[in-house]
Amino acid sequence: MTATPGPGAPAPSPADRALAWLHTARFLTTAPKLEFLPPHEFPEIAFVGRSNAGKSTCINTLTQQKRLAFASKTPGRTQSINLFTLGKQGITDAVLADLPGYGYAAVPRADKARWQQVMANYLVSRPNLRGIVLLVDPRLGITELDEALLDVVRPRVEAGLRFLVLLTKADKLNRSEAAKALSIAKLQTAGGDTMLFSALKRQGVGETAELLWNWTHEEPAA
Ligand SMILES: Nc1nc2c(ncn2[C@@H]2O[C@H](COP(=O)(O)OP(=O)(O)OP(=O)(O)O)[C@@H](O)[C@H]2O)c(=O)[nH]1
Ligand SMILES: [Mg+2]
Repeated sequence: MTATPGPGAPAPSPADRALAWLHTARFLTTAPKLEFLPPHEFPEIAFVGRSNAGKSTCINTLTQQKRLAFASKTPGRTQSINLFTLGKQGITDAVLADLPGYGYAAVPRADKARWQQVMANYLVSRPNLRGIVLLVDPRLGITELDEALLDVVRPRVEAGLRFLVLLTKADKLNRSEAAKALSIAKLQTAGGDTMLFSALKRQGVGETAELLWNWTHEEPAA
């Protein structure tokens, strides 16, 4: 940690404040099933998306911790729901949830169906769920499985749940491909918050951090 800035020091930008907050992330628990997830009183933000979309890497980038969430070249790496607490001075004020990806072809059909169900149950019934970050590889675009997820969460989004689509691995696209991917995704998500994100180039990191801070620190909508 850096020293407390003196009276003459400029105030940190909102993005810096949010990143410092995210850096406090600590592993809380891992749960293979929904019923093992501990209840808590803090706003929770879930990272969801296809297997290999970059969820765990995104969490590691946002928290500026290399191995907090388990990222890997092997799709299907995250197989349980992993929770991380956030909060300055050890006082928890939010929780991040890294969810297993869906759509990995090599997973047996029965396991796939089971996870789809766990995901859907989590998204529909998790108390304190404040926001969802949907990670999409723009080279695949928003797939049928992502659409199914959008359908599941739509009623909660209409009721005030926050929602952000991150188009990951943006470093793999050139400028015009990126612009095109962004406008298509915006159309498909009906104008919801959609951003390009690259862990490699640190694109969209500060903006995403700020959004997550705002989601968890603003007054809940009446
Ligand atoms: N070039 C590039 N590669 C990335 C980026 N983000 C993630 N990756 C790579 O994509 C692969 C999958 O990343 P993960 O973060 O493990 O993906 P995940 O969505 O957590 O995957 P599951 O846990 O299997 O659902 C890894 O090889 C990462 O290094 C990025 O911004 N740019
Ligand atoms: Mg993962």
